[in-house]
Amino acid sequence: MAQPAEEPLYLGLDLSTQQLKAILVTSSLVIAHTATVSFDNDLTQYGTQKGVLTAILATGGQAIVAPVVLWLEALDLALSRLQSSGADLSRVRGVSGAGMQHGTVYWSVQGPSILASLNGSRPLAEALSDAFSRDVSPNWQDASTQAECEAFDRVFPGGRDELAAVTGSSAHHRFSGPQILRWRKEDPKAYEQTSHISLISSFLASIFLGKVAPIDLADVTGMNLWDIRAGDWHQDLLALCGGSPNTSSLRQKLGSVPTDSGASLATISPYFTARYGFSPSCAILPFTGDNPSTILSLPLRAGDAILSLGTSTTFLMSTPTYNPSPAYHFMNHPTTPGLYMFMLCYKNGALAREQIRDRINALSPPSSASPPPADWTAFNTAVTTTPPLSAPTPTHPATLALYFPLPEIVPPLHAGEWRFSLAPPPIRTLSPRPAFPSPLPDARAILESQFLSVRRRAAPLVPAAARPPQPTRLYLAGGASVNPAVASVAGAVLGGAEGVFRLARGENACALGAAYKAAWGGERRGGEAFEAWVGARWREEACVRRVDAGYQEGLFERYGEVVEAFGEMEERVGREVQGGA
Ligand code: XUL
Repeated sequence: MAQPAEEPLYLGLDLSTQQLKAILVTSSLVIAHTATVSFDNDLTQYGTQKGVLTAILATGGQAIVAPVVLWLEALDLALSRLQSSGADLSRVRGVSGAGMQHGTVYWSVQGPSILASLNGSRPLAEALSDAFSRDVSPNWQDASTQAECEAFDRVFPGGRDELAAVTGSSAHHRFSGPQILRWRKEDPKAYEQTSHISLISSFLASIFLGKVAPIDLADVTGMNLWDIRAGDWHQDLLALCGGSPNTSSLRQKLGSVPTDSGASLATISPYFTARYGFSPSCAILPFTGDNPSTILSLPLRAGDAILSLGTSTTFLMSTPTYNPSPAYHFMNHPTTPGLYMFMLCYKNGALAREQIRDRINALSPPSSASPPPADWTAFNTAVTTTPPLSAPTPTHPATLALYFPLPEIVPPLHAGEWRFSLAPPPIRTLSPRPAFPSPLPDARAILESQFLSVRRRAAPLVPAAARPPQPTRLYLAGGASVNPAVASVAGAVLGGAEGVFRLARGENACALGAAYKAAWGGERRGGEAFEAWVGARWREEACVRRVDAGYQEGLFERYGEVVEAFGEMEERVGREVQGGA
């Protein structure tokens, strides 16, 4: 749709594992320009694989990290690409963004003055080369902090349950508190010479501001350091992380957290006016985590859910109820006081599905006519021709399985594949079973497995008013959301009283959420809530498509009958196969 030339633009950025994405939207929330930088393909000199590097630790272990300077180079490249696509950056009135949650960036003592002196004469990567006390940022896939997580889980008499009640989550390898603690122990000198610690989101905001930006209210709840109910850093957790009951130095490094995430932090740094022609009055709003930003890509109502099917699988809901548990995460809502974000995060998303797809594609003899490796046709046919739970009728034994090519977050299990047979009612005993004679039934089983895990854990949160309890609407985002077989099994297992919907720009949901937040911050009147402001401008027919009926009477209940056995299987695998998880 043609837009009047003078209509303001708002910029949203998404700094994710493998790419940096930039999106410009108009005040009416129409996408005007997009640009993407792929770390592996566009910035090959850093040698990243899928956006990360593996570092060998002094202890001999491994850590998963990303070079900070790579992101700086990516930012310059993304902005030049926006310009080359014809974007007039002088029309940008506000900027916001999102970064992978939990990751931390460490500023050197001279970092803030280097930031303040940026004038556009040299590219960011060069000008900021001495601004950091650590070259890399730990990635969310890292699992090098087992000892530190155990220390966090021991801080309160009530252990991990109490840590979850205080901070919204029990200790997790990727969470910032355990990561900061591990690095402080590994390199105490560099830690001492750190003036500020940013999250990836506030790091990116800092570049735009030309000064260290505060950590965002939603993103701070991915650290295991923030007391959600008190709305402040937790003294005992800071003492553990900083290694001293005197927490003033760590408090100073982390800074304070503003409560209005729609309020401008300040205007843009002269670097961007000089180099890209941004207006000096362009406002910089708080940047948040990638998952909180994703829920801002639509006016999500309490009770609706987003299932994001990317590298990781995440299940997100906005809810007024704070009901924490070590089994999942509660976070502050990125814009709306009184709401929380409920989240489940799995490492084994796309990779696990692709492994089954490849096994199925390998069944066809190689020939020039054979499907290319990334073809989902055979996988999808296998999904639709396999009966639910691989049982021809409910009186046959059902198969439940777990497929974890990577160690998993929920449940916390090592890599492996397990299949169990569940005897039909009334017996219902669970016994290990061998692999299927062919990989074809695995196609449906892996989707059922991923979604049953979500259903089991989201049960306390889905609206009970919907009978039976299920999300009101299930929105799909991420790469696999375009696959109709995936949408159909998601609807069958998870329901959706009003159906399953695909976000038309699902692959851009996170960057769009950031751009919408910038627009809301710039144009809201008084205390206008984000949901109401976006709801008034968002055109549902253009933004989402109903792709599946969702709740199907009979089938939804059939999956419901095996949820308990699914949990028992997870626990048995933890106990018997791995000696406790
Ligand atoms: C969430 C998580 C990932 C990252 C990267 O807890 O670790 O989803 O945010 O996307």
